[in-house]
Amino acid sequence: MIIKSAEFVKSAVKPAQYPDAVLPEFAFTGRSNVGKSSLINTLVNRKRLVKTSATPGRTQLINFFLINKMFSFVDLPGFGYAKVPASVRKKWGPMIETYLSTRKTLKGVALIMDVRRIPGIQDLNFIEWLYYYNIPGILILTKADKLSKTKRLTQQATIAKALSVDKNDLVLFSAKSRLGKDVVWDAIEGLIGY
Ligand SMILES: Nc1nc2c(ncn2[C@@H]2O[C@H](COP(=O)(O)OP(=O)(O)O)[C@@H](O)[C@H]2O)c(=O)[nH]1
Ligand SMILES: [Mg+2]
Repeated sequence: MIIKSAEFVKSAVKPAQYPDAVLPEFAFTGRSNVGKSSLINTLVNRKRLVKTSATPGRTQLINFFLINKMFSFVDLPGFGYAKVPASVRKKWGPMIETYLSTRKTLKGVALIMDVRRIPGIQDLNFIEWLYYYNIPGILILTKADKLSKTKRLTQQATIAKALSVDKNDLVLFSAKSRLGKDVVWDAIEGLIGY
C-alpha cells in the first residue's frame, strides 16, 4: 500500500460521535503498551500520527483516522492498564463491544500481542468477541526484534497453542525492523477490498 495521506479525523466514546459510516474501516486493539500505536505508525509510514507513550492516558477514546481518503483506521483503546482508574476500566468492555457490534463498515480488527508474553484472558475474550460478531481478525505478535529468530518461532508456536489457532495465523511483526509490515498490509487490503 502506498500511503499518500494519513490524517486524524476525530475521537469518540459512543456511536453518535463516530464519523459517518461510509468508508471501509479497519481497527486495532491490544493490551496497553503492547506497541499498538507504533504498529499503526509503521503501517502508514508516519512517526507520530498516533501518539506513542510509556504512560497511557486516563481517558479511553476510539480514535478515527482517514488513510488515502479511501478507508479508515481505528485506534481502539488498549486494555489491561493497571493504572487506569477502575471507573474508566469498567467502561472499556461496553465501549468496545458497542463499536464491534454496531459499526457496519468494520471489515476487520487486528489484535496485537507481545511476542514475549503468553496471551491473557482479555486477549482470549477479545478473540471470542470477534468470532461472536463474525468479524475477521488478524492476530499479530509484535516486538519480534526483542527475541532471537529461533526464540520467536518457539514463542509463535507456544502462543498459537494457547490461543488454539494455527501458528501460521500469527503474524510476527516489529515496528523497529518493520518485519511483517507487508504481510499485515496484504491481510488488511484483502479485508477492506483494495
Ligand atoms: N523494540 C521494540 N519496541 C517497540 C515496538 N513497538 C513498540 N515498542 C515500544 O513499546 C512502547 C509502547 O509502544 P506504543 O506503541 O506506545 O504502545 P501502545 O500503548 O500499545 O500504543 C514504546 O516505548 C515503544 O517504543 C517494537 O516492535 N519493537
Ligand atoms: Mg497507544
